[in-house]
Amino acid sequence: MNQSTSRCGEQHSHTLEDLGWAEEHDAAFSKYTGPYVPGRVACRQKTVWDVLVDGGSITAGISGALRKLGRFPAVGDFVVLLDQPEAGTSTIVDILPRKTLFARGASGRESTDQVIAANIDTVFIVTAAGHDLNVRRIERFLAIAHSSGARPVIVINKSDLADDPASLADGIASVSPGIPVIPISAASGEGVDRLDPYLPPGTTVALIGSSGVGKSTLINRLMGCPVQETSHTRDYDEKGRHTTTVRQLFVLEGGALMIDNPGLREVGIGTAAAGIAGTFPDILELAEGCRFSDCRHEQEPGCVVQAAVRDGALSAARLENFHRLMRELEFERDKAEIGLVRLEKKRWKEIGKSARDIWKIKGK
Ligand SMILES: Nc1nc2c(ncn2[C@@H]2O[C@H](COP(=O)(O)OP(=O)(O)OP(=O)(O)O)[C@@H](O)[C@H]2O)c(=O)[nH]1
Ligand SMILES: [Mg+2]
Repeated sequence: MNQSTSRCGEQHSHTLEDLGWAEEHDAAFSKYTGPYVPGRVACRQKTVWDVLVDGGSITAGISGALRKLGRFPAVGDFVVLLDQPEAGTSTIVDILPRKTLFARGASGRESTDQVIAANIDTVFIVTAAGHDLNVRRIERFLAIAHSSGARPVIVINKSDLADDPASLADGIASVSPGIPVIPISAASGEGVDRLDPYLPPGTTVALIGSSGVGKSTLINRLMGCPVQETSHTRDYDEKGRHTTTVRQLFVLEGGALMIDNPGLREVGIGTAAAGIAGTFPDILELAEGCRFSDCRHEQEPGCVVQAAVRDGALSAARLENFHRLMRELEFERDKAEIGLVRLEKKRWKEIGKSARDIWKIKGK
C-alpha cells in the first residue's frame, strides 16, 4: 500500500471518514468479510484506478465481472477492493451505491465515458470574468448540476480582471434564483474565503467549467500549494488549453474533498427533468397559469410564459435557452430509450433467447 500523496506531494494519511465515508457505506460494506478493503476512487488512469483507503492509497484494476457488466468506477466512487499484497494484486470488485451521479449528457447510465464523477455534494460551476461570463452557458451547467442531485454554487473567478468586481454577480443572479453567486480571484486569493461555508470537512465538491477559467488555480489556492498544473490562456480569445486532462480528487487543507475536472467542451444536460426544473423555476411557475396544461410556450393561445416575454418580465433569450435545453432533454430521452431497447435485445441474445421467444414471454 502506498501512503496517500493527495496533498502537496507530502505523505499523508486520511481515515475513511476523512474521505467522506458515512454510515450508509458501513451498511453496504457489511456483507464483505475477509481480505476486502473499502476505499474511494481518487483518479482513473487508462486501465487502473488510484483508490484512497484508510491511511494510504492503492492502485487497482477492476474485476472481470464489473468489466463485463460495463460498470466502471468513477472518481468519487466508494468501492470494495480485494487486496492481495502477497500476490501483488489489488482488484476493485464492487461499487457501493451512489448518492449522486454526475454524468455528461446522454442518459446518466453507467457507461465508461458518460460518468464524470460520483457522490458529489456540491458542484462549483466555475466561470471567469471576461468572455466566459455567459449566462446561457451557466444555465446549461446549472441544468447538469441539478440533474446530478448535487447542490450548485456559481463561482465567478478572475474578479481581479473586472472593472467593477462588485457588480459581477448582478447579471448572473437573475438567471439563478436561489443559487449562491460568488466572485473570487483564485490568483490573488481575494474572496476565496467566501467559499468556506460550502467546504465543510468530508463534503465532496466538483469543479466544472470551461477550460482556462481557473479551476486548477483554485484547487492550488485551497490546497495551499501547487498540486495541479495550470496554463496561460491565449490572450486573443481567452480560450483555455485543456491543461488538466485527468479528473482527480484532492483532500483540501480544510478537510473538504474537491474534484478537479478537465474543461468541459460539449456538455449535454442528461435525461433528468430535475435539471430543467431546478434551472428554470420561474418559467415553470409561470407555466402553471397557461391555458393548456401541455403548453409548450411557443405559439399557443393563452400562454402566460409568452405573455411574460412580451411584457418584459422574462427575457426572450432565457426562454429560447429553455426551449433549446427542453429539445435536448427530449432527444436524450429518446436516445436513451433506443439504447435500452438495444441493450435488452443484447441481454436476451446472451442467454440464448430469440426475438420470437421475447415476444412470447412478454406477451404472457
Ligand atoms: N487574472 C487571473 N488569472 C487567473 C485567475 N485564476 C486563474 N488564472 C489564470 O488562468 C489561466 C488558466 O488557469 P487554469 O487553472 O489552468 O484553468 P483551468 O480551468 O484549470 O483550465 P483547464 O485545466 O484547461 O480546464 C492561468 O494562466 C491562470 O494563472 C485569477 O483569479 N485571475
Ligand atoms: Mg485545470
